[in-house]
Amino acid sequence: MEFVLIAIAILVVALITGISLLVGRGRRTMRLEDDDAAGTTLTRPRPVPPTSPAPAPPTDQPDAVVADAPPAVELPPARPEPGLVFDTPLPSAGRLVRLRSRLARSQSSLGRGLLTVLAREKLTEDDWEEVEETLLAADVGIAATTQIVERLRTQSMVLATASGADLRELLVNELTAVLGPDLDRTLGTDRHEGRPGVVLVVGVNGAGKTTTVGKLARVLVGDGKSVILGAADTFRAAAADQLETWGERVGVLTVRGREGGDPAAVAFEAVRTGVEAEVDTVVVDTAGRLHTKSGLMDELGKVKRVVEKQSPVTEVLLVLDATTGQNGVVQARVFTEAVTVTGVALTKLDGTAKGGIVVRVQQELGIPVKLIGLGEGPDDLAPFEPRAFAEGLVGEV
Ligand SMILES: Nc1nc2c(ncn2[C@@H]2O[C@H](COP(=O)(O)OP(=O)(O)O)[C@@H](O)[C@H]2O)c(=O)[nH]1
Ligand SMILES: [Mg+2]
Repeated sequence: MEFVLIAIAILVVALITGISLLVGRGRRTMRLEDDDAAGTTLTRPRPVPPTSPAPAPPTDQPDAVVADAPPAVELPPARPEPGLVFDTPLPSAGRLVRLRSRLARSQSSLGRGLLTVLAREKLTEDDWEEVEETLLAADVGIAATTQIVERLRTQSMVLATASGADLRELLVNELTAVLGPDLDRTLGTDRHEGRPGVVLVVGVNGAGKTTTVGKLARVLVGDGKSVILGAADTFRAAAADQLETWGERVGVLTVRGREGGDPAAVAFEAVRTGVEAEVDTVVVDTAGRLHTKSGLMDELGKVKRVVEKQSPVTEVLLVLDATTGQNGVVQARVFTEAVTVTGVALTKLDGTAKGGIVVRVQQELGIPVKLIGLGEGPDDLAPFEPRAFAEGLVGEV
């Protein structure tokens, strides 16, 4: 009799566990019990209204997952559930070549400007001065401008007889040379010693951090990686919402905190979740208030320290708005003093005629530009490639 009672009790417990698991799976947001104090929540991707007919349900048994021990973290399904249609972004390779026409503004003032002068039959001192001014106006910086002009002058005999296509080639070569073609621009996004790659994204407000984190998630998903996002800009709830929306579109989980909560706690939780779920990369968005330099330093330093209790930060990406020119470079210095920046993402290059800023940023900060933003569209972020970029600046003949 006692055995029967025990068997019934076990059955009831199993049933309750099963039901609660099923209910949990349907939820879009899960509050982690042990982190109530920090108010950190995990957001599962929400179904996006299908644009095409919903895919057929997976043929293997989806129920098998439920029968397993409850996962500590809910990951988006590897394959869209019915009604859950994710975007499938293109891989990163070749993106810049596709997007280089977005440099149209730089193209018309820098590329065309230079080609017009260089095509003149005999180049006078005034012409060379014009070349110099054109390069400086495009924010190429004095050192690189001097190098380009000197090298072009030594080739002036060649220039005199060069065809339009040859001139273009020559100019592309010289621009590529000052863009640092040999710099290592590999983004530290890969797993390292059994832990996820961790990308910390920093920069002033409005530079394009959150947008870049969202676009980067798409680049990574396009390249076949698993990703988790951390919304550590807790100063504005809108920032977390914005990030969540980016994540949802590509089936990527976002860890977010309560508005005004501790950014380091959210970053910690995001990385902890990433370690547990064994994802490839965790990308953490941060706040960019510059009210006091020491406040910023303390905060970024703390975020990094706390994250590194879980997994080393493999990339600190500084987001810079290309349209801010010298001002942007000065602001960037504050960040490089606060954390060791390993790469720059230069945004809004589609909105400026000063494409040469890439050269200046690299030379003045001594940090390679690794990503560039070329528009507000979800896939308008590309890995930086010096030659393709130089070709974009010069344009087609
Ligand atoms: N045209 C253009 N706009 C961009 C680009 N990157 C970001 N933005 C815009 O810049 C604005 C600020 O971006 P946001 O990511 O919120 O900046 P944050 O404050 O640094 O997080 C938004 O309107 C973005 O759409 C880009 O590459 N090109
Ligand atoms: Mg933001």
